Amino acid sequence: MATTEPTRGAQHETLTTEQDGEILVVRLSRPDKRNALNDSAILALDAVFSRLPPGVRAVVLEAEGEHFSAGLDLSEVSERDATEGVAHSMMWHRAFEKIQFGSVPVIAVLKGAVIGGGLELACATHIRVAETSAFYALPEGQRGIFVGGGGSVRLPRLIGVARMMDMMLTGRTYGAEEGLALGFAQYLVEPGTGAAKARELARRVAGNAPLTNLAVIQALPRIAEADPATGFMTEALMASVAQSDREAKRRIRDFLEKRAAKVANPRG
Ligand code: 1HE
Repeated sequence: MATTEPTRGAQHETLTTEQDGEILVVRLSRPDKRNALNDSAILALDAVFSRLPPGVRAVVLEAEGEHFSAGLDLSEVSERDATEGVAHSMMWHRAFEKIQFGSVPVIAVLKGAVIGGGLELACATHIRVAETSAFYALPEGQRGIFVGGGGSVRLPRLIGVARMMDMMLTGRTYGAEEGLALGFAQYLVEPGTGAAKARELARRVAGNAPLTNLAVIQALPRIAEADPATGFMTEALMASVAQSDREAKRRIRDFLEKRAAKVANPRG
């Protein structure tokens, strides 16, 4: 990563961005409302992820204050009719699709409340780092509503349909430790250290060949959901495209000529 000072980017009412070399930090910035997601926040996310600044190779999505996000801004729900409700949900889908199927990996820093639409947002990112304060809930049942930010598509793929049903029907919540074991997050860290961990991971991600990162976020989830025959063929095509890239040839030559790092054994 460049050693220059981070540059402040787009400043929306509900989120801010800051570029630090190849890493863009997107920060939900409505802590007094526990980062509840109103229309303005969703449109700002859509705008940021539609046009990442040139040179960005990974994004860190984090939040100001004690909580990642309390979910849908309930103060905006009241007067929507059924047609407007569908359009509203589809607006969330469009924004989160740009996060999940954008051009670069996105790493979220979870803490405190990761609730409802906040959990749906987290599920659209690729790597989730949870601080031990994080807790997960889907209080839609208590509020008389339903998930609308792609949660019923993405969350069962992480934790299973039965567990999501239980959360929605009974209001069951999970803490950070359980959440790690169940697949809500891939990393668990001490309070206050999530941002640093996410930046460390983002730097590692940014150091990969861009085409491999693109294949991981675009091809892998589609292959995983395809019928096996289609999956194998798509994998073969993707593997061939990736290895034909000049960047792959350079990296493999570096390894063979002893200029590249070996894979580290976790046991040292
Ligand atoms: C909000 C929201 C919100 C807080 N919409 N304003 N989400 C929920 O059902 C979660 C509702 N929130 C809570 O349960 C709690 O606020 C928290 C556990 C997240 C945090 O508690 P706490 O004690 O730190 O804060 P607080 O005092 O409850 O809230 C601080 C302020 O934020 C307060 O406003 P104030 O004007 O009185 O200061 C709250 O009203 C406000 N606030 N959460 C609006 N969610 C695409 S469909 C997705 C469907 C869903 O996401 S359903 C889940 C909705």
